[in-house]
Amino acid sequence: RALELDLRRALTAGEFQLYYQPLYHLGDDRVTGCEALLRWNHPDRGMVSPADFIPIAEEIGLIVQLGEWVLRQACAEAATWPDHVRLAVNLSPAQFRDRALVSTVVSALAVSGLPAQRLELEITESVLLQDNVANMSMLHDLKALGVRISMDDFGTGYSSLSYLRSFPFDKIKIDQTFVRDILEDSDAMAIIKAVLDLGSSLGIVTTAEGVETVEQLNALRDQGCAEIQGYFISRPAPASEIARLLGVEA
Ligand code: G
Ligand code: G
Ligand code: MN
Ligand code: NA
Repeated sequence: RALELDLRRALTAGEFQLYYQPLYHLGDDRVTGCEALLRWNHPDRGMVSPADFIPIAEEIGLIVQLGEWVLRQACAEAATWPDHVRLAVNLSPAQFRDRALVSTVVSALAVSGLPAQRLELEITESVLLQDNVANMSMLHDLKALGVRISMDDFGTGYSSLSYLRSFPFDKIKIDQTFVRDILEDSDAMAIIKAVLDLGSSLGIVTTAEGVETVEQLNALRDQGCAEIQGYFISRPAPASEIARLLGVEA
């Protein structure tokens, strides 16, 4: 496949770039984090979505190298942000097959100077689905560094609830499919309420993803949701634009 060959040289060719999407704290009324979202600026095809190339990177064994680049680049860029702004980075299940994942994180933090407490690693339940002791032990090792662990796309998997028992997550990110229908569908609203309750009972921060309108924001605020993310606050944007939004001097 053409994309596969291109992908192999894209890293050395410098075709990858990180965009960042703000996480907005409703109580504090300010941005308290940004999620790194990988972009591939392909010379002929233009911007290729990670949804299209990450599965290929996993297949051809490039995900570990690519994931390491993401971690190092994101930590370096986030180290220039104000202290109260955290960095969130997505980890693919395939990255957990790399025994060096924990030392890669340690090194990315050390080189960038970003404190561990400012890093949040987002995983989906497929990391736990592989249900192996090694993954679980790596998650505990990462948490022991002081890094936070978030469960991404919460509610879309088969047994999100049982995973909350298997690991002490710091954050639940409610999948955008629930938020999308919150005003039209009373069931979606009921589920969101239940997840917010669940989070507060377990002492886990709950973030609502995919907030696109002020009406959705207000509904979530009324339900006591602490943090939101979505196009209404900001679309994912290049590092320079995010730095400006955070008031970082150029
Ligand atoms: O904007 P969006 O198209 O960024 O992202 C599409 C999907 O790709 C999402 O599921 C997102 O979590 C994932 N993704 C984005 N950036 C990264 C990354 O750096 N690493 C991994 N593993 N997944 C990512
Ligand atoms: O899987 P993960 O939650 O990491 O992926 C986030 C994905 O959601 C990215 O593709 C990102 O671009 C997209 N996204 C972020 N905010 C919104 C939003 O408000 N609406 C929609 N439709 N997508 C969003
Ligand atoms: Mn995510
Ligand atoms: Na998500």
